[in-house]
Amino acid sequence: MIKKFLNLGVQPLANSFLSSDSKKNLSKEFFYNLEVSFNTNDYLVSISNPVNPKLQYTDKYAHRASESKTMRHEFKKIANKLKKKYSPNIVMEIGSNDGVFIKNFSKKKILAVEPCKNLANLTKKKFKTFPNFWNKKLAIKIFSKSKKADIIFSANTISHIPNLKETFDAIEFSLSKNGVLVIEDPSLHSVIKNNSYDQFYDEHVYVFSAIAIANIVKKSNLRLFDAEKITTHGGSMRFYICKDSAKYRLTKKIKTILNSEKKAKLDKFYTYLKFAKRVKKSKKDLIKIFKRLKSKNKNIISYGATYKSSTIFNYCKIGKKFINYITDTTLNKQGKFTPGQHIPIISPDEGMNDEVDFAFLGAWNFKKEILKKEKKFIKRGGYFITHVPSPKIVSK
Ligand code: JHZ
Repeated sequence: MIKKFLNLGVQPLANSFLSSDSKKNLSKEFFYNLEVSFNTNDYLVSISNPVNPKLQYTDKYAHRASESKTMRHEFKKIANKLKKKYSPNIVMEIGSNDGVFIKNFSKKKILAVEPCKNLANLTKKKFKTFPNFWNKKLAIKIFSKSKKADIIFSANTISHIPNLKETFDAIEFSLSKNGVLVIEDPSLHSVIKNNSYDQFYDEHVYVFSAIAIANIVKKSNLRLFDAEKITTHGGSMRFYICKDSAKYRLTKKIKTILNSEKKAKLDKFYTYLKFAKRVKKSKKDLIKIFKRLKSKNKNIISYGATYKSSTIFNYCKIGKKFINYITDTTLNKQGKFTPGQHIPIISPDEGMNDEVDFAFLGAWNFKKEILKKEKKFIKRGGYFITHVPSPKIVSK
């Protein structure tokens, strides 16, 4: 049975940055109701009404995975680890973005799948890129006549695809006999622990637990045999999945992870009802902080025009009244306006000036990297605000 537990209100597409805040432009904004549900059969947490992917993954896709030093480093590290462990001949990535992961492999071995045309155009000059959505039809097109993939990698993409059955069926078809599917996505356990409800937005159709992944992949004759907790995106999980008949045994690590999720009651509906209560409190407390600072005429900005912060600002109705602007290093976000609240986005060089008193950590998942970078701001008395795990002002 599918049971709703969280209502994050009317939301725009988190990726739909606006090129102007003119009335005409704003009237075209797309909104939907963001509700989150729990499936009591397979324990999968998902948003209740997924948006049509064709509206989301367009030729204007803004996110560049290589924008952060942390991510560049992490993708290189995992690429090297997979090379060493599996010596793959063919490596495919689903959702290759700007190529930050797959470029670490030899050009001859690479197959990239990326439906956002602007991103696919970026990488197709460097290696074989299919500008398509991942599905059975594409899998057949790529693999019916050529060697199957020894590694299929997908970071922050499988959780974005509404039709999981077709996705995993297509992967099962595409893997070599002992091929390994490695997927990374934000971890449900971390979301529950951190109260990071901002991991729910239109693109995150699912936030996975290991328990749910084990159940879902079984339906496509696949097997979850290993996993590891990783720190990226505020707490993610890397899952290792193979064909039913492949040689890999269940590792100790995956057993421990499954047990810890059961201990945290991720398979019980009441866990999510309690989480929803904490989310409501988090909203109230965050608004309180913004109101208090504004009543003292403080200058507040936000740091990182993340998709996650779109959920926060639209759910808490934190807009231009509270936040002067958002800084972001991504060139194609600068000069634009955030979806829903229409907060202007500018470059950090321009935005991190002496007038700023407080900066909300929209990119809280890069807190360490940002605090290191913004020593000057902190030294002159600037403070960061975060909502994770609960709303507060931080300086280190
Ligand atoms: P970041 C995206 O979500 C979208 P977002 C996507 N749906 C997904 O699943 C996750 O990633 C994984 C900027 N920044 O990575 C760069 C600075 O300005 O947390 C980015 O725009 N200065 C695919 O958007 C943003 O912040 C900095 O110093 O929630 C970070 O976005 C740093 C470190 C980042 O993902």
